Amino acid sequence: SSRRDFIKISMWGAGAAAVAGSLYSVDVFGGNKEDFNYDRPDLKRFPTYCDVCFWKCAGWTYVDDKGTIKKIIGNDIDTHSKGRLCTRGTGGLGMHFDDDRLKTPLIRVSKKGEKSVFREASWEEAISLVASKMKDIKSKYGAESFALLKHGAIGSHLEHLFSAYGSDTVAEPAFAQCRGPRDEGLKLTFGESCGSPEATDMRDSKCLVFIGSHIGENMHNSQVQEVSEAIDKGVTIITVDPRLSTVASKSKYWLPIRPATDMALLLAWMNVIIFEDLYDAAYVAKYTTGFDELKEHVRQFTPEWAYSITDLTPKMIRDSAREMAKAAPATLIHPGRHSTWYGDDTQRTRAIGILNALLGTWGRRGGFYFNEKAKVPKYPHPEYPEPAWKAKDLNVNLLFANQGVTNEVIRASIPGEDTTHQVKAWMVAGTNLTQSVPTEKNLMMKAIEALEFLVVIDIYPVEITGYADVVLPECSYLERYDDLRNSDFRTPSIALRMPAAAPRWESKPGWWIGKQIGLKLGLGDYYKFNDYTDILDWQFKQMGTSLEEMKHIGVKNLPRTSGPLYIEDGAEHIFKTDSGKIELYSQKLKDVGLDPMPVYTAHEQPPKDYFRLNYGRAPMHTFSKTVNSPNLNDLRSENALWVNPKVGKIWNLKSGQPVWLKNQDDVVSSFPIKVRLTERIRWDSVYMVHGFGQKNPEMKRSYGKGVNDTEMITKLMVDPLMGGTGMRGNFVTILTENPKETV
Ligand code: MGD
Ligand code: SF4
Repeated sequence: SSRRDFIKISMWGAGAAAVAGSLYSVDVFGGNKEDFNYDRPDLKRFPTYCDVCFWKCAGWTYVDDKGTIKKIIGNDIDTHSKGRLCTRGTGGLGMHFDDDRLKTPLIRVSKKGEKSVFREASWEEAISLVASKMKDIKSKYGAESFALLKHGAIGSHLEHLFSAYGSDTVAEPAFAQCRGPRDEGLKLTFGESCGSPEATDMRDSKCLVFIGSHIGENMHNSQVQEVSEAIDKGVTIITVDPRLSTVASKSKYWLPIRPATDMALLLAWMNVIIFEDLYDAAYVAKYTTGFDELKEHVRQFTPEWAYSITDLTPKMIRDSAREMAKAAPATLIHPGRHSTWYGDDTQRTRAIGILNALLGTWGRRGGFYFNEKAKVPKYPHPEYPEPAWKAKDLNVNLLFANQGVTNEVIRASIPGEDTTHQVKAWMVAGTNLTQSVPTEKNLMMKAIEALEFLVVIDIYPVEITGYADVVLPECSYLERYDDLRNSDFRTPSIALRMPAAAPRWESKPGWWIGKQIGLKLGLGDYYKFNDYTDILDWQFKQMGTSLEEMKHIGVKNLPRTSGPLYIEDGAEHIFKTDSGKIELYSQKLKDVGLDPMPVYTAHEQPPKDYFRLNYGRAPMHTFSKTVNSPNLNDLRSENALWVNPKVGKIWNLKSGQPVWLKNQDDVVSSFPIKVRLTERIRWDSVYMVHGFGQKNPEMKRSYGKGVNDTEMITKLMVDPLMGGTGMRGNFVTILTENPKETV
C-alpha cells in the first residue's frame, strides 16, 4: 500500500541535493577544552543548551568570521552540567553539518497504491495546506481529533498551537515508552516523582544500587560525573543486570539476575532488611504508613525463595542487602529512567521506592534531595478554549496515567477499535514514532493507513517522514531560539539557546512553524510577538536579567528559596500523598482493586532456541536521533548482537558474522546485525543498542546499519496502572542466512 512503500523513495524533489558543499571540516574532536585556541580573534561565541538528549547541558558555540561553527563546549558556570558536555554534546555540531538533513518543505504527490513520492514546496504552500487540513478536521470531527505526538524542544511551541486550536490530544514516548511507570510508581509512594534531571544525590552516596540502569552507557552528563565523584570517594556499587554493563564492571556486587525476575529480588531484599532489623526504625515510624502490613506481606519472600526465581544465591542477596543498610541513609537505590520492561513496572518502581523508604533515603544526603526550579512567568495570551475531550480521556482503564498515552492515541486512530473517541489526523514532531513506539498486530501501520492527514516536523528524513502527507524541516538547535531552559536541580538555573548560525537551506525554527500555522488558522491573538526574542526578553526581565545579559553569560544561577535540600533531623515533613506519609501500603491502589503492595508475578521465559531480546543505550548515541550525525556515526555506525560464547559455540557463530533475527511472532529483521561474542551477557539473552536499523535510504550514513529493536518488539506487556509499553517480553532466534533470499 502507498504509505508503506516509502522505503523505495526514488525522489525527494529535484534540487533537494543541490546545496552548499560539505561544510564539515570542523574541530569537533579537539578533545580537551585546552586543545582549542579560544582566543583566536576571528572567533565569536554564542550561548546554547544542548539538544542531543534531554539533559539540556548549557554550552558555548564558537563561530569563525566566515560564520562557520567550529566547536561547542560546556559553559563553566552551569551548575546543571558542571560546565561540561558529554561526547554527544560535543558532537552535536553534526546535526548542523549533516547534509542528509531535510532541506525544504515536502508535499506528497503519490496517491494511495503508488510508491511514496514527494515534491518540494514553499513554506507558504505547505503551511497553507497544513492549516486548511486542521480547519477541515476541526469542522468535520472537532479539533480534538487532530493529535499532536511530540518529543523534545519543539513540543512546547506546538502544544501552544494545539491548545489555541482546541486540542489537548497530546502524547509523547517519554511517558508510556520511558519514564511513565517510574514517575507514577514514585508518586504513589512518595506523592512526587524524582524529576528530570533525577534528584538523586549520588555525589554523596556511600552505596549506589543500579537495577538495570546502565549509567555510563546511558549517558546523562551530571549523573555520570556524580557517580565518578562517588567512586573517587570510595562508594560501594551494587548492580543488578543480566549483562555486565559498564557500571556493573565498577561494582562490588554484580548480580547477574535472570531477566524478568527483579521483583522477586526486591521483595527478598525487603525481607532481609525488615527481618534482620536493618531498616531505619525512626524514619519508618515518623514518615511512613503501612509498615506492619508490609512486614507480614514480605515474611514469605526469603532469599531462599528468591534463589530459584532469580538465579541469585541467598548469600548474595543477604550480603548486598546488608551492604545497603550499612551505608544508609546515604544509600541510593536508583529508580532508573527507561522503566517500561515487563508490564508490572509501576509496581516494581513502588518496590524500589519502598526499599528506599525502609533505608530512610528519601530527603536525605546521599539518597534523594528536594530539587527546585525557577518560576518562569508565562507570556500573556487569551484563555485557551476548553476541548470537548482530552488525550487522558482515551485512557479509560488506566487509572494512573496522568497524561496522554501514545498507544491509546494510536488505537483511537484505527476505525473499529473500542475507544471513547476517534483520532483522524496527526502532527508528529521531534519523534521518530515508528521506531519509538512498538505496537502489537501492526497497529502503528493500521493507524497510519487510516489517518486522513499526517504532517511530520523533523530535522532528518527519518522513517516516519516517509508516511507523511506534508514534511516540514525544522532547523537544528544550533540555528534557533527555543524556550529558556529551566533546570530542576539542587539550585535553580536558567539558560539561553540562541542561534550560532543561520538555518541551513529552507529549514525554520519550531516556534516560527507553530506561529505561521497559528496565523493561518486565524489565531493571531495567541501570537502577539514578532520574534521569539520578544518572549525571552520579557521573561528574562522579570527574572532579574535580560536577553542582552543572557547572551553574554548564557546561564544564570538563581538562589534556592524552597527550603532545605534534605529533611532536617527529626523534622516534620508532609509528603504529597493522601495520607501525608510515604505509603508502603497503598490504600489508593487497594480502593480500585489493585495490589496495595508489590507482588511477584512470573513472566514467560524464552522457549527453546529463542533468547530474550534485551536492549539499551550507547554513550555516543541518543536513540535514533544521532545515528546519522557524521561525527557520532563515525564513533559507532551500527549496533551489534551480544551473544554469550557458549551459545556462540553451540550455534557455530563467530564475532563479526552478520545474522538476521526472527521473533516469536515470526517477524524477521529487515537488516542483518553483526554478532559480538562476549561473556558479558547471560546465555538466555541477547542484547543490542536501540536506535539503529534506519529504513530510509535518504539517511545515507545510517541506512540499513544494524537492527531496529522496535521491529522485533511485537508483543507488549502493558502496565495496567498507566499503560506503559512493557517491551522486554520478546524472544528472538538467530538466522545465519537471510530468509528472504533463501525462500
Ligand atoms: P528518537 O528515535 O531519537 O527518539 O523516542 P524519540 O523521541 O522518538 O527520535 C527523535 C526524532 O527527533 C528523530 O526523528 C530526530 O531526527 C528528530 N530530531 C532531532 N533533532 C530535532 C530537532 O531539533 N527538531 C525536530 N523537530 N526534530 C528533531 C525516544 C523514546 O523512545 C524514549 S525517551 C525512550 S526511553 C524509549 N526507548 C526505547 C527503547 O529503548 N527501545 C525501543 N524499542 N523503543 C523505545 N522507545 C522510547
Ligand atoms: Fe548534551 Fe550530553 Fe548533556 Fe545530553 S548529557 S544534553 S547529549 S551534553
